[in-house]
Amino acid sequence: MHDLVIRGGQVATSFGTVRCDIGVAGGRIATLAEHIPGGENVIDAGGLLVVPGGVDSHCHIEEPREDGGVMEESFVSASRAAFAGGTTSVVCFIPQWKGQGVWDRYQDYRARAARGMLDHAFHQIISDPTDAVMEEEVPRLVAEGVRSLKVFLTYEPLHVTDAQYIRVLETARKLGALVTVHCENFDAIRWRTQRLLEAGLIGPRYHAWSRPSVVEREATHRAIALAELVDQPIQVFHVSCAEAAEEIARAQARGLKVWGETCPQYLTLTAEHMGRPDGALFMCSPAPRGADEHARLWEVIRRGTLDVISSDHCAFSIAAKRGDDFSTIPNGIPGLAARMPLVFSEGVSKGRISVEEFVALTSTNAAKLMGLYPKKGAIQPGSDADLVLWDPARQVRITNALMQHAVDNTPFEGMDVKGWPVMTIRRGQVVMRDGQVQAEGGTGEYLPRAAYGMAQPRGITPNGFGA
Ligand code: DUC
Ligand code: ZN
Ligand code: ZN
Repeated sequence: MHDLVIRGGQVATSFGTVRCDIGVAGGRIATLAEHIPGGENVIDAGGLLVVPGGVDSHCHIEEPREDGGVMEESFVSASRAAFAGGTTSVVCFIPQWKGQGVWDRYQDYRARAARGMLDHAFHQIISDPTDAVMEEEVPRLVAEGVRSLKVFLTYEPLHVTDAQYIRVLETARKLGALVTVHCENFDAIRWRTQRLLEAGLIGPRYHAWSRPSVVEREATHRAIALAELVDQPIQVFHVSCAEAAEEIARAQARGLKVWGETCPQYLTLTAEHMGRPDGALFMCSPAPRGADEHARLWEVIRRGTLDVISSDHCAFSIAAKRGDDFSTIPNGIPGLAARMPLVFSEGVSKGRISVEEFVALTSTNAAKLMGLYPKKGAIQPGSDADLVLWDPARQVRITNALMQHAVDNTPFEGMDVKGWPVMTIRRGQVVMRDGQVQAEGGTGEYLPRAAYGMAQPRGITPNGFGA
């Protein structure tokens, strides 16, 4: 009856941990029981945790660029990195460039993603919300299962004005899609960057100076206020500091549908790293803050204000990061493979969170917020058999080679972690065993998303107008 039985593990979900066997049939979990006899294939998970495959809901993979190039990380290399680190599903980004539409980009991106091994869903970036895009193309995309729109409140050439952001919120509300937001103030960063460059402060360390926490807090406040005005659920991406998280906490306390995500880089890296000779390799946006921010972020994670930890994987090689001027060095770091080990080690091994919270933060909550649950992010009958056998005692020093991504660097090089994925199973198939990735290109499945409750508006607007 079962193609695969995983025997004797401590099975951890977001709501509890129990020693039981898992029976898999046709790529899905069929049975959970104290003892499951037989099975065509049997894997001994004695002494190990069994957790749901990671869901990384913020990954930049093989995005075509406006200049005709494409990101260095392909869906095939990203799949290897993801499996090496215990992640089995990703949500990644279809780009839109100003003056262009989105439908053709979607078709191109579907074809790219289909070449990889990871199960994948998409966010649609909106940088130019014209009538044609918002009234004709975006509804077609939502019908195809693209249930989240992403806006950048900063970043040339992608950033949108407040008026454009409101337009995106309004369309998403009508269509039942989530909006995800990069919250930093474009004009404030541009002004400070100009002044820093005029003062001759140009190296990577000044990236952090160009965008201090206040520009993130301001944009977070504004993103939430405008979402409240329109009555549209949003997720604030990559929260780097407690002062921005406090804006989210205040909104949540008032009952707004606002969620917050952070990333391992904001829990492990600091602005000091950008002062090193290889400082460009630590440049991402928002910028990593002071070391004291880590404890504050763990506190808002523990309180539930931030409930998803994704990677914001955005890989550049050392050559691509070369340059003296922080304003021209590309932002982004690779983190797909390191994400779950870092969260486990910094969180569970150091006693900051429970195993159940680890599962929620790295898999279940993202699956719920993205409309993928319980197909993904769960260990229960009917769910896809995406499972990770996790050795909580394994001590590993992170190296670039272990990350298995396409680029020649990781900002986490040399960090020691306790807790490591020893086997990754995607839809019942072993795709990583002891670091060896074994999966055929073209086996990743597209995950279309249907309408779901978390993305629905509350039906409450100021004065009741338009509710
Ligand atoms: N920040 C982003 O917002 N996107 C990609 C890379 C980065 O650092
Ligand atoms: Zn961003
Ligand atoms: Zn990003």
